[in-house]
Amino acid sequence: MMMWDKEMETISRKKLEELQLERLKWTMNRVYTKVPYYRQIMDERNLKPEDFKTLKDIQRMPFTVKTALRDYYPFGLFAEPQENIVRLHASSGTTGKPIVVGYTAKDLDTWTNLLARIITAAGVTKHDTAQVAFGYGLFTGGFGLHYGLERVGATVIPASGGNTEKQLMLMQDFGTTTLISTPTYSLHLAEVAVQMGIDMKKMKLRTGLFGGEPWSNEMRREIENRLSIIATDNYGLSEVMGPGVAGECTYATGLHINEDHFLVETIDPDTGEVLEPGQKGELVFTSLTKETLPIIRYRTKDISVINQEPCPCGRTLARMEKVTGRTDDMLIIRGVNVFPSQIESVLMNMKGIGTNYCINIYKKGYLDELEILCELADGSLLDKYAELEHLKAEIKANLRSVLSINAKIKLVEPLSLERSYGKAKRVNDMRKPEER
Ligand code: DLL
Repeated sequence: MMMWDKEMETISRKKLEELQLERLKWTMNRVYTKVPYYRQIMDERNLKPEDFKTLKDIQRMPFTVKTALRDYYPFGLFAEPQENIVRLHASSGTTGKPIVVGYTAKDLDTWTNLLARIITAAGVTKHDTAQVAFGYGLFTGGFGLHYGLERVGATVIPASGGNTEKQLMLMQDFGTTTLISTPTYSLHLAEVAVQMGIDMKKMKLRTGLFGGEPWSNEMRREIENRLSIIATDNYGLSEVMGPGVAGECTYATGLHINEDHFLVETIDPDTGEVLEPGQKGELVFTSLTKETLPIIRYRTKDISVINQEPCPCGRTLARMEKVTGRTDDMLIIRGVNVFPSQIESVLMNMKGIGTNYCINIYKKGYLDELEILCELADGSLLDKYAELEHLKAEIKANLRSVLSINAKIKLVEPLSLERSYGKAKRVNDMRKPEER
């Protein structure tokens, strides 16, 4: 079994914990001296960096949640001045403003190495030609995988997202062996290939690294069959680093967490109680080496189970089960994080639209479709075709600029949508649970 960093990937738990503790102390010292947000929290609790003497002491810190990043938008939680930061990325937050993350040159080097690890674990080498069909525009997926692949020596095709027919042409002409995309997009590629009369099984494609959204093992089998490849799952989030937090080896029995750089906990999402490995709960991460954006006990809202048993591949780093769901209302539509509140605020800022709306998400083939039904404020508009079309186009454009995805808009008569008597249920996710 090929490994990128065998010493670290097969480290004993005892040695790993020693290293984690040393790095935790370094991190606590940095956040205390460099990030006012954390310093205030520590002062309020009478905590000094030297109070973190064991890994368990991290439990003396409260959790960090997404709103903290939003409140300190854009750079308030950074521990480095602008001149040391060489890259910014962003992901969508709960309002129009995204969550911004930054990297020093050292952060980028660590990130690249961690991806090289996961890419190697997935069986990809310098003999591969890898097509990156993740977005490069502010999303961490494109650049993250891109540099990791270069580091292992693969030939990288930075195709970026979309442009499906061209993707297929490049795959055939350049002899792509590795596909990097969301799981959903790989199936869309397969579907378009059929329409174009292309047999993907005849391509050189042999492996795929997928991630950015939840997907089931059933979907994995479907992808493996249709594309005739081995598909691995890759997990990460911008706030913690982006992709490269955890990824599967070819045994595909859980995603190896890069524990030498991230301390993982699972908690009961309702009580915040820390759970034991093997118990299902919300993942919480603390960064151990990040310079720009150290993050302490970040609540991911992602539900999983940690397994510390060594893997048949020889790696000792703990594995997390495939993420099975989230504790909040965030939707993932075509790999893009979407909060219903974002849609709501766009609609609520539009003239001519009432306060009732309904969000439908369904599958069209393998792709997610977002459809929004909006009640008109004034029924007399129903007779004016040109005005209706204009309003629709305007809503669509505003949503696109906030969410970066296209929605189908349907304008309906005032008072025609179902009213609820308790909490409004405005989101109708018709995808099967394992497709969400
Ligand atoms: O999606 C980073 C990434 C890019 C990971 C490419 C893997 C590959 P964000 O846009 O910040 O970052 O979204 C993070 O997406 O909290 C999960 O809810 C979800 N997610 C990401 N990967 C997986 C996965 C990137 N493999 C949020 N399985 C996370 C399930 C995933 N959910």
